Amino acid sequence: MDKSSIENSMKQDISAVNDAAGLSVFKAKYNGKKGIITELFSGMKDITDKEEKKQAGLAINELKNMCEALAAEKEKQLLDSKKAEGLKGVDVTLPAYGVEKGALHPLTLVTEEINSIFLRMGFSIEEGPEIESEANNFTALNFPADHPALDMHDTFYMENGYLLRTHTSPVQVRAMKKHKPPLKIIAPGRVYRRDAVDASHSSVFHQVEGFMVDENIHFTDLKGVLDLFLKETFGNSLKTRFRPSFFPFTEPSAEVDVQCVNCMGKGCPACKQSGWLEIMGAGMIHPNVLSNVGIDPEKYTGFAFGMGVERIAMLKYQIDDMRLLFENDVRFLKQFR
Ligand code: 2NL
Repeated sequence: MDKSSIENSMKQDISAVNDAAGLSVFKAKYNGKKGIITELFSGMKDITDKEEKKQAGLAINELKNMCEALAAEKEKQLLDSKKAEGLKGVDVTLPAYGVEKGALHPLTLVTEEINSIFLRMGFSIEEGPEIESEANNFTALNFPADHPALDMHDTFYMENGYLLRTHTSPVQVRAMKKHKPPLKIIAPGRVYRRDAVDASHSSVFHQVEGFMVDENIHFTDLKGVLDLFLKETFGNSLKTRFRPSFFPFTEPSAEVDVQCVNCMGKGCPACKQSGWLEIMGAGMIHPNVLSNVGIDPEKYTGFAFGMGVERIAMLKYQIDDMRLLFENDVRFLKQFR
């Protein structure tokens, strides 16, 4: 067989190939172990004339190159037509499907709003670990050794003696140990208590606590800061009220109320007819707490406060069951977009 008839036969064969199997047959027929071109190469050993051998080698190489080129071109054609097949009936110029947009969780929205009010008053934000020592969570905060909060029934203890923080106060304890006054810090974050879950209790919830320590900080500073905070959060026309209370870490201590956002103070089921909603706890930091963190209580004074984010979110968005905030049902969450 001469060169041009092999070329013609290759061209004819390749034009008949229309799938991957046919292509394999083609490659084997010409370039395989017992292929026509391979056989021609092995036949070269019988050629004795040097010049003739050289010419034969060149010619067979050309056939081999042509065979490979034809196979490669066909392979590309097959791939292209496969892609085209897959897109049959698809309008590739149509815009892509939209991705459904998520939204911030109501607890995130409320936390960020609280943060931004205090940031505008010059406070900075601190965060800390959720696994804490008994020292940072209780002892430094002037809890007596027999306080019920220290009980295994009220706090999640780990086997190594550490615990899940029951408030974000340990973040503030860490900040006071680390930095010298003046200090104005808020500590937002997740906290844990061993409560049975119901419409108004969850064993995991969120707090924003804050404090200010400097020379000459008085109860009036506490009242001014919290009154401004509550007016920013609930509305300027609502009054703020401070009632005496008790916490081991503040003295004096207060519960801080705002007029009911639902009835504007007139009295309704939301405020149990009292006209007031209890929003936060606060007080002047106990001198023992300042001593415990290495701040001289003769030179410095300060106030501190704490509030529950779930309670504020529930009031703000009229949510009647705390469990809705943790179920993460998209039908609930979609309402806060
Ligand atoms: C409440 C009461 C409060 C504090 C938290 C605090 C933190 C330090 C020192 C002193 Cl490091 N006090 N925090 C003070 C008073 C009240 O929270 O009812 N929270 C929901």
